[in-house]
Amino acid sequence: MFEKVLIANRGEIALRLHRACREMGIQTVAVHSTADGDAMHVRLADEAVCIGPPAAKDSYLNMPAVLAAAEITGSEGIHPGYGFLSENADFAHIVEEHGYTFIGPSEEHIRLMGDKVEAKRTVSRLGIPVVPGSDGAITDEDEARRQADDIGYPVLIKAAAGGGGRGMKLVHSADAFAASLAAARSESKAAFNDDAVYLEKYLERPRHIEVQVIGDGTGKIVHLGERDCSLQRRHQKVLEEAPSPALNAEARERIGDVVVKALSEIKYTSLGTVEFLYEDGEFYFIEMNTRLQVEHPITEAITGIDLVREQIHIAAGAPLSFSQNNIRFAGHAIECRINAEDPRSFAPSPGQVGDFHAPGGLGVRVDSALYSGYRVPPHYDSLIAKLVVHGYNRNDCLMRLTRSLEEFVIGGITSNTPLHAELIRQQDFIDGNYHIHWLEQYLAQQD
Ligand code: MV4
Repeated sequence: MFEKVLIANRGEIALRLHRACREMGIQTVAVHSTADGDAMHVRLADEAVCIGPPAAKDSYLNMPAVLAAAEITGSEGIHPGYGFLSENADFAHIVEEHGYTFIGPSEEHIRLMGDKVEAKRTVSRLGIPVVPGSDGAITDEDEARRQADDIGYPVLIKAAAGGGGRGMKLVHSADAFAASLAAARSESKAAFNDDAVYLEKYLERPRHIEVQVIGDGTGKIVHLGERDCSLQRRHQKVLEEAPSPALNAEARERIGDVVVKALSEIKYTSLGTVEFLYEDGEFYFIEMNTRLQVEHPITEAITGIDLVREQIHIAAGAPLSFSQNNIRFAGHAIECRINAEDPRSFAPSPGQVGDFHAPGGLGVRVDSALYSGYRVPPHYDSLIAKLVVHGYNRNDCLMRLTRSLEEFVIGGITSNTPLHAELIRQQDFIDGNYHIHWLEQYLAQQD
């Protein structure tokens, strides 16, 4: 096992990683920008190294600075958390080349899944259902128009280097195809320096359902059920739940088995999430995330498995310590992403925290690096806390979530807790009757 791990992240996830290391007897090294000197993860870590100025590109994304911090502290492993360098295959390569262990998937798997065309081709070959669309990237415009006609409008043009919703163009008819293709190509070139695009049938009102997996690199893979992440605005998830209210046991087992079989063939290592759109009882692969995700605690709640601990064990060379038939799914969990932002305009609201009181009690977990007096810096993501509530069933979970939101006090700054309290009162939400556009439609109606 590692003696010392460097945590290449900040905020609540840096704290989450520190906690797992601590419980495993691993020393921690925090790295931080000059804006984060008084951050909770810096205070708690055994050692801390300042790696640069506030802008992420000069600190948390600065690979030489992170490696230098690993060098001077004698760290053995580097955990990238989510965001920042977590899905950068070149970073994973450089970390390993310098003799450290990247706590995550192999460089090759990160690279493969980062190329959306190659990822789709690969998983399709391995038996995972994909959205009907062009056979790989588009080469010729006339050929592409014929493919769009075959797929049937509306079609969605996606960037091969994109993901997370960046570089997509919706086309409603053949008339608009040429202009949309040109626009998609030039936007993709500008954003990713790559103009490769591909086509898919546009699904109108799907849910976003993702399957959590963990593998140890020997071909042993276990799935940990799904999360429903359909409640989102502008590709930012707002609230996630596990299990999905849209799936029955048969659908869950079917997609889990398909994913496990596919990833076993490529001997996937570490944590991963396979993302699907789900419409009319069918799953359609869209992307795979090769990282620990923000919403991993809801899976931890319903399985009782510490995902970060298992991920670190595997990175240290241990085989998976459990099998699929050891996994017992229990109850229902919901995560609310608490952001320092206006609950209506969504404008960020950094500043100094006044009173701070986090809810607690049975089935309530708050992952947050906030404390009273802490200044939320303006330079980073606005996520300041994750409220994760677990109950025997979805209704108990909602009751517990309602009371937990009532207890939460975050003074001094504006947060979106009132929006969460409002959303979970809506009949569609109570009924589990929502899709990826539901929240944006709801907010538009309120104006
Ligand atoms: C789609 C789609 C509809 N049809 N693909 C957006 C992010 C990227 N990961 C894939 N995305 C979508 N792909 C087809 N063929 C709708 C979306 C989409 C979406 C997907 C998941 C979660 C939120 C979303 C919000 C808008 C659009």
